[in-house]
Amino acid sequence: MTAADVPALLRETVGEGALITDPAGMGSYLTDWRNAWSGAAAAVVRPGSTEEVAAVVRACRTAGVAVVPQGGNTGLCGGSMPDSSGRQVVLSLDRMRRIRGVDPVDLTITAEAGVVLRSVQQAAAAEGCLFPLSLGSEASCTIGGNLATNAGGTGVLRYGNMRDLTLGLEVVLPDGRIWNGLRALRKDNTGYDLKQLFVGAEGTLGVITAAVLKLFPAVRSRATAWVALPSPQAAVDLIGVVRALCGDRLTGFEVMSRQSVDFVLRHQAGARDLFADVHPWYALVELSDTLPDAGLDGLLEAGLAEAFEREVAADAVVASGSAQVAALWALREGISEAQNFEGPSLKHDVTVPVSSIPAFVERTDRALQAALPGIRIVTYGHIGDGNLHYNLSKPAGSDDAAFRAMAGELARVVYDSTSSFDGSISAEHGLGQSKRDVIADYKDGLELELMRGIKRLLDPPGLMNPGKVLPSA
Ligand code: FAD
Ligand code: 2HG
Ligand code: ZN
Repeated sequence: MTAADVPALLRETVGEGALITDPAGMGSYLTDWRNAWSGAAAAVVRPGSTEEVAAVVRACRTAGVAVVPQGGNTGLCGGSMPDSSGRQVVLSLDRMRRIRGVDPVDLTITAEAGVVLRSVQQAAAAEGCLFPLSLGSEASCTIGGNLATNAGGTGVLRYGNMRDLTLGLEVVLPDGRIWNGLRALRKDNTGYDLKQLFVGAEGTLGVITAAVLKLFPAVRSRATAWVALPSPQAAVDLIGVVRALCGDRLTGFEVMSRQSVDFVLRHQAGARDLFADVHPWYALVELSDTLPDAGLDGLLEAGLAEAFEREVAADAVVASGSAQVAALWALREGISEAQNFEGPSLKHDVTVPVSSIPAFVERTDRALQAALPGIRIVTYGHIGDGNLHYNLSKPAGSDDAAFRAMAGELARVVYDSTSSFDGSISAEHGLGQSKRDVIADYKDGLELELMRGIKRLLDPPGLMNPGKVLPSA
């Protein structure tokens, strides 16, 4: 079968209406919002039901055509992009947007894979519940993509990542069989936990078509502070101070270097600095509670008073009102976009144990400055989970191409340092295309062998999202 035969095959399978083959129509499926990734495809197919997904996967398998599942296309490592051959098929879940049910008694929501994360949050809220996954891309990313990447975000500290939020899955396997694992059970010890194989597999083991997810009681009060810090050690100490006082009410703890905040102040309309002085680090601290009057402002102020006393915090503002809360979160969530205005962003999404963060930052920054003097280090992230986005921008005024040419070398600097602290080179974004080869140097050989065995078992011809996650042979 040649690439030219694929549209006819898919037309026969799901009909003309579910198919895009013209270059203009396929455009937004074949590049990402940053123009960091692009590819070509024989067709984009948009099935409207699980049965149609299965029919497409079966037809492609029979014809020997590779399938690339795609959700909101917000991923940051090229996982949802086809290669440049023009022979692969992009299978978009963007017509599978049905919320099949919300159950406030079982505290579950059942949603199809193409439902946008924000719609799930809203459907939960309409029933007095909370779906706690929260990402900067939540207006575009989908539940299928969140599951396939085991997304993290800003609520992990209290509620866990997508893996922790998943009770059941429906998956079309690479041979086209439908596995209905849509169970809503909190306890099920009947052997291997198969759903977890598909969470974080980045579409390499099958197409997720629906999921049963956990809900929580709605949050009814919040307190949010922006805190200036002298150092990463102060950030770690501040977590300890606030947690000791507030326990599980600490639901968000994000940290940002001054360089990160500078980019937002420069490029985000309306962004403004909170303090007269410039500080090297900042934290965004959020408490929340299910009670409407939980006295959170008072608790947060008490925590901050202790932090000042111990010289952990240099300055702080507790947000008054929802507009200021939104402004603080915009400062944090705006970093990813703001960095794009400063030339190529080299992204490294790493975790180390929280206690190692101060030494890790010190060692990594020193090694990066030695590798490229003047490099702008844009470090920020979910420090409560030990997860830092160790992103890099070129030295001011220098050449884009020369900086891009150093991407591999600079990634090694960050990853070697991460590895020396027993960390992981992908905390939340996954491996996709960008880290599939480099992972071979940072992951145990036996683990990679087991992963390859699972891939062979489920997808012997290797047609489900090839060229992603697993290192090339
Ligand atoms: P896509 O980008 O379409 O796909 C991602 C991967 O999942 C690909 O490998 C694809 O093949 C696979 N896939 C998609 N749908 C399916 C399916 N139904 N079945 C099987 N495989 C599938 N990520 C975080 O974890 N935490 C963050 O805080 C965070 N913040 C972000 C902020 C911004 C501004 C941006 C742009 C991205 C951010 N991300 C974050 C990354 C990204 O949004 C998440 O990885 C998200 O979960 C991807 O969802 P998506 O629907 O866009 O998936
Ligand atoms: C975040 O935490 C996201 O803002 C995106 O994970 C990080 O753009 C990035 O590198
Ligand atoms: Zn993140």
